[in-house]
Amino acid sequence: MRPPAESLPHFLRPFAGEATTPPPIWLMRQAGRYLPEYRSVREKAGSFLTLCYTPELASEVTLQPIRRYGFDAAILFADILVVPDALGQTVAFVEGEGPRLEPIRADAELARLNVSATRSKYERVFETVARVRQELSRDVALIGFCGAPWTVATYMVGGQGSADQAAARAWAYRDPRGFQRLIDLLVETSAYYLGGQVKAGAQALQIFDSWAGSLPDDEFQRWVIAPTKLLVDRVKAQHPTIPIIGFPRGAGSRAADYVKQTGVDGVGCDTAMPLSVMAGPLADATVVQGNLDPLLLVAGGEAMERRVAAILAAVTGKRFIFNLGHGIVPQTPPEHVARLVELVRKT
Ligand code: 1CP
Repeated sequence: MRPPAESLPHFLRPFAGEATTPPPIWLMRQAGRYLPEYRSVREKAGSFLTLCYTPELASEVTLQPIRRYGFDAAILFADILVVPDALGQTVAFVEGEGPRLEPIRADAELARLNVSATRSKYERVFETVARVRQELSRDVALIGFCGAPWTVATYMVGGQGSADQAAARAWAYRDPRGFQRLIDLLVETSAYYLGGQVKAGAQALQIFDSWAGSLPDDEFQRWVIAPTKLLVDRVKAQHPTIPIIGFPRGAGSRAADYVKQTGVDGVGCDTAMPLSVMAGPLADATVVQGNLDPLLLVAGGEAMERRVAAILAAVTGKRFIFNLGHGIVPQTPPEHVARLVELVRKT
């Protein structure tokens, strides 16, 4: 049983069935390069992964956007690629270019990965969660996260970000059984990783499936819905009341199926999801989160104000969490974020 809504932080109320006005707000990538205070800690850390694995520094950057804007939730500072790194794959973040991994292209290469080797690195992330929870006021919730098996696999196989995820899609077609072994391994280690975050103090979880949209229907079922359902089931077996938000970016009209079949408690809607769908059938089925275009947050002004008003009008009376349709981009002026929070709270 979940506690009654009144005793919950604002962020968790939609999951207890409440349509709050104003809605809770947090933003994907709310910690990051658009904030000068982040850039300064990032520089001190040296490498990006050192930042992720140093609890004093990772907890500090988790809290920075909460101090500055008073969001309703903090999201653990880490990255979806902590999982392949902890498994023993070589992962580096190249300044200005993004992540680079030594690609895994075939079944035989899975022997390079070791699930039991992940513990010591995961422990450092769990320590960050515990520290943040200790420092955060009771009315701000803490969100833990991981990448969905499909999206993490696209980086592990491709070796870097790509527009079409061709390397992973090709492997999945060529050798579905071998690719399934990689996905199974990711389900197993991600369930442990999320469970550890909950034990350390995370009060909700988000599963980022940033590249869910690159698959045709049957493959979407096999590599997005099925492993996500398994992951949700595994986490819920240990922590039955933890709210889990799925973010199947690009799922489009398949988002409703995704919600129904995976057992998530909420769905993150990307920028392209029509308001009529987000506030219509999706909101009738689950908690919805979204979906302001991150580029409108860069533009600010009249255009942003109009769209924020349209989103808020559409979701009136629904269980809703305000967010962007994808992460904050580095060129975002910090004062536009302050204005957005003010606009959402004015409703
Ligand atoms: O130099 C830097 O400081 C690196 C920039 C950066 C940051 C701030 C990266 C590299 N990751 C992060 C943090 C991060 N990543 C968080 C922290 C919490 C917060 O939101 O504030 C989270 C939740 C992520 C999740 C993440 N990482 C996703 C899923 C969401 C999404 O954006 O689609 C993905 C795909 C990644 C991989 C990744 N990490 C970093 C980059 C630049 C990328 C994308 C690479 C690519 O596809 O080219």
